[in-house]
Amino acid sequence: MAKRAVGLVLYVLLAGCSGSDPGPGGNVEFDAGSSGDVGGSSCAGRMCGTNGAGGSCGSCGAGFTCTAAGQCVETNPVATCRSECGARQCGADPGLNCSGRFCGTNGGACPTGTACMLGQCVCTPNCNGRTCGPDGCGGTCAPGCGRGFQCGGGTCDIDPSSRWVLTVTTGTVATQGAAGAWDPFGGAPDPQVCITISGRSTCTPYANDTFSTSWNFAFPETTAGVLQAGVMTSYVDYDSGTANDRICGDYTLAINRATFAAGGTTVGCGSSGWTFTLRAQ
Ligand SMILES: [Ca+2]
Ligand SMILES: [Ca+2]
Repeated sequence: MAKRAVGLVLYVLLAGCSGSDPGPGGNVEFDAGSSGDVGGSSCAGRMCGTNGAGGSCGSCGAGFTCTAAGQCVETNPVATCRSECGARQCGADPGLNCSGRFCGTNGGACPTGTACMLGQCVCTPNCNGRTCGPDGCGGTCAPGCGRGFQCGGGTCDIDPSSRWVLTVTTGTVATQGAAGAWDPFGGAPDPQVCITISGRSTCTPYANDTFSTSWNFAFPETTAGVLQAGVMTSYVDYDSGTANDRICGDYTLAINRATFAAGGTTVGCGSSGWTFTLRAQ
């Protein structure tokens, strides 16, 4: 057997030198590490893989993989981040292979009070719980304060020095007073509202014989501070020649913020009352 094997190898070597086809099975030992044309195959331009005729064009080193085109390429190429932060101060790096990387010096974050917008840390308006006043970024919180109000701590309150006009608009009177009919022979009342502002009493005209009337009478302009402190009011049935009947007891009307904000309200007693509006000047 030994002689026969040696003879076969010699035959193959000689045949290879002559350029003739060694024939099937003749090149078994010849494959390892060979290159170039073998049996009509080609490794030209190929670094690895099959030679097309059952042979090999070589293998790739560790960390490399042979492609179908016979090229050794990195099995797990290390992606290199091509940063495109440029002038960006924050946020994700938009560059190629930069996933997980950020711009700026704070891991992509912006300082407190600012937010990242298009790579820039911009001021964030702070109007939480505020309806007026500075928003922290040079602007103003909405909706702001109406006429006669001033902003304090982010909320609108009455400006005590603002000037207002109180207008008594309409009134209603109960069908009967404490002593029955308002006037002799079952007569209807003659309603009138009087208000004392800063020591001076002013009255609406009286309405003749009616349980429901509309005066639309504007009282003298005064400050919010005076109205907040309270003004004495009187709601009467005007009686000629005798003392007026009180429709409601005289009382001090102190106007609060809610009423200023609402622009007026109705006051009174039982089913009798009068309505007024407030308008800042
Ligand atoms: Ca009367
Ligand atoms: Ca009367």
